[in-house]
Amino acid sequence: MAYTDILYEKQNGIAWITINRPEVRNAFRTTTVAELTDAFLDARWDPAVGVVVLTGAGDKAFCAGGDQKERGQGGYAPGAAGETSQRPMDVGGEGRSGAEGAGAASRPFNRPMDVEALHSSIRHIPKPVIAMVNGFAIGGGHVLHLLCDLSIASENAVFGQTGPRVGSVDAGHGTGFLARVVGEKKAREIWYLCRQYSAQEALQMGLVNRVVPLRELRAEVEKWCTELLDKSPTALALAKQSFNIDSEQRAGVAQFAHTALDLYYQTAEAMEGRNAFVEKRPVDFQKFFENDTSCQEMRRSVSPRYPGQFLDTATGLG
Ligand code: S0N
Repeated sequence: MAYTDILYEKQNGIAWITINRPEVRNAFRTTTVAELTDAFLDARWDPAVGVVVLTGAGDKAFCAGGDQKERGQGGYAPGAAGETSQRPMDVGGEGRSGAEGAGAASRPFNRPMDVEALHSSIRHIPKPVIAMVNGFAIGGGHVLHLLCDLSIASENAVFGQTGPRVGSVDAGHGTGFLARVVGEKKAREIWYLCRQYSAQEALQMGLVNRVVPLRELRAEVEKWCTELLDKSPTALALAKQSFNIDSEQRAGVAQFAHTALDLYYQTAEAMEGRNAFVEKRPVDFQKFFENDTSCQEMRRSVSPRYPGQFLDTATGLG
């Protein structure tokens, strides 16, 4: 597979996977996610690879999450944000549907973005994965580093979730696994308030393993890789699988969360978050508290039914 959005090289037992879209802070589009998943699968089955490093090109960003310019009403997919010929952030020719004949619809880039497959490929490769966080790790990009086995960050790295600000939420691993790593209170703060955290703050909350100056980042990561490559690969694989088992029930939650997210992406409220970012204007969610009945309905069905509600109905009291 020839890659357009990532760089992939294998050297001395290490597979280096680099998101190569620095002009958009290494945000991922559908193509990027398909290529990343493909590279992780290659690294998985290559017996010469003992450790994988995931990073972003340049010195500003690890990954800024889903490419908001590819996101349309219904989520991320080639063509979702409008006519392919009219969009600046277009997927390559291979992804265009229509005149390509039989089979075109089944090509990876004609499918919607499958972030879940990428998450799974990171979690289930039986080799350690290190996130080399060289700048912003934001939104879906933050979830990617979170799911790596280890994270080594440069001093300029910045961490955070943005979902409730841009009309999105990863309610699978993104919320639940973060709570395992930093604790419930901190995870809720990170998700609800959408603040940004420095590398030192990330270190203090156990979100990263080590922080070094940017110029030392690659050498530090190589050092960790060398140490890992000295260890028994089978023992590492078993340890990784064992760690994963404890949080594997989140995989089912993640599938359900993505179904819910697909529905949420279809609402005007979710699009307001995306549009505000793309149009570089302040977001206005206030109007959705009262005026948008479809979102109100969705919020109502998200809430659990309280016993009191049933009591009131049954008894006529209250
Ligand atoms: C990263 C930030 C903080 C960097 O700020 P800075 O340094 O001031 O740079 P900017 O001027 O803002 O950006 C430079 C150029 O890069 C473009 N750009 C940046 N991020 C994106 C992006 N995510 N999508 C598209 N373009 C992006 C800017 O537009 C700018 O371009 P020009 O120069 O042309 O104007 C800052 O950039 C920032 O806050 N970025 C947005 C972060 C964000 O909200 N990310 C999306 C969050 N949501 C997701 O990730 C959900 C997607 C997802 O992961 C998912 C999808 C399906 C199912 C599940 C999931 C899941 O959540 O896991």
